Amino acid sequence: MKSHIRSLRARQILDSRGRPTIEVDVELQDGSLGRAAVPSGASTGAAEAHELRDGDPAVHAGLGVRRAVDHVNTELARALAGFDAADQEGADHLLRATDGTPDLSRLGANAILGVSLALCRAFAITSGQALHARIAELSGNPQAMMPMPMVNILSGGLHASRGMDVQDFLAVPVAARSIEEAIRHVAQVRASAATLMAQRGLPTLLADEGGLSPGFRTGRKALQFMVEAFEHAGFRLGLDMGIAIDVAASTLHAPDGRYDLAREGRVATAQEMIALFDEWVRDFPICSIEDGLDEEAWSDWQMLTEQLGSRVQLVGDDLFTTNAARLEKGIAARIGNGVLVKLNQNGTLTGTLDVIARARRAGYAAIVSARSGETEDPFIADLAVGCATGHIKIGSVRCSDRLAKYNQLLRIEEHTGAPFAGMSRYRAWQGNAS
Ligand code: 2PG
Ligand code: MG
Repeated sequence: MKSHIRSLRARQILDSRGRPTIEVDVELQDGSLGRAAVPSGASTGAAEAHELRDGDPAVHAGLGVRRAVDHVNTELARALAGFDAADQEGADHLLRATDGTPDLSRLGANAILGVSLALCRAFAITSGQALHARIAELSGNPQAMMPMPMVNILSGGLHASRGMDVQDFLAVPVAARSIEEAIRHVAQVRASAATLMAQRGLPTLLADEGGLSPGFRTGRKALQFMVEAFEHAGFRLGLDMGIAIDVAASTLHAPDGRYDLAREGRVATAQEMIALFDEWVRDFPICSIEDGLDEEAWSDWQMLTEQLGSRVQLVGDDLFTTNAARLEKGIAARIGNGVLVKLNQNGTLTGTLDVIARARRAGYAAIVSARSGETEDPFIADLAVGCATGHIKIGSVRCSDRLAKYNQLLRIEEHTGAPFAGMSRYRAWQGNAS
């Protein structure tokens, strides 16, 4: 049968930070070749599927992935030999079963995800489908939709040597009517941000996701700068541009349970963090807050959601780690109203589609996201469109690892004419200017 697997082959390549990662080729009997590369995070959640690294300090400072590569080329190649790529779910189950651990730590979630994604691509090719169409078919989604991007402008945290306490300040082009217009608008904001930095003698060098890292002392200063960049680019606050933030609060969490805002020079309790967000939401057009609190602070998250959940989208990244059980726990306890979706936190494509489906059933937003360490693989662009999540987070509009995804969205919009989500999938967006 033409869609049965002929061979698996993996190799070690380098990601956007120059660190090793894994790329996998899946070849089918008819010669169709699916290739996929796996990204890697810096501010990782403790409950993520396990990224297998070699740990040999003499090679790539221990970050090599030769063992994961070997696992694809030997054990996984044997397990999947002759398997029909039409059965993505069966293949993903087999991959998990072959590993045998809940967090995929024996063979490596990086090895397993590489195979899962390459297999999906190979079947899309043999069946003459675009990748997003194949993903739509797998997720049972009838209507493709172009996602609204949230685009990194300023970086701090682990993506910029802790130059600011909050990890990401992102622009959301709320008035855009197409992905083309959305990308064009945020590119103007990004250019304005660089111009303003240069005028002030601040650095314009790139952080890990292509954003700027001015090292502002407080979150408020960074938010004020976002407003200036919007205005410099000719956009109206809140009406044309909104702000999303990713606090990545687990990276600020001190052993005593408080949050160490080191750059600002103070330590805050969970209540004080919530009060800070409350102020920011009142004073700025903030439409989304990600990881506002620590990944294990479930009851504090409940408080955060009670206080702000009706006014702003509250997204769990490290909190939920694209894990069905953690998301269900959050849904049951009314924690957050959105989930960040990262394929490599989960480990397989259909496992990730399951998390997106659960979010949809519960009325949670699902934001398909890149990692801070990326490759030229644009898979997540097709994932966001195929699942019609209406949301995507890729990084800044700089660096080809990021642009590979934005440019793929432009191509998909051109080819399909799929409708643009705009702000329709934002939880709790009022659409008002502050
Ligand atoms: C995040 C991501 C992407 P990382 O925290 O949302 O910005 O970062 O890949 O380092 O976890
Ligand atoms: Mg995050």
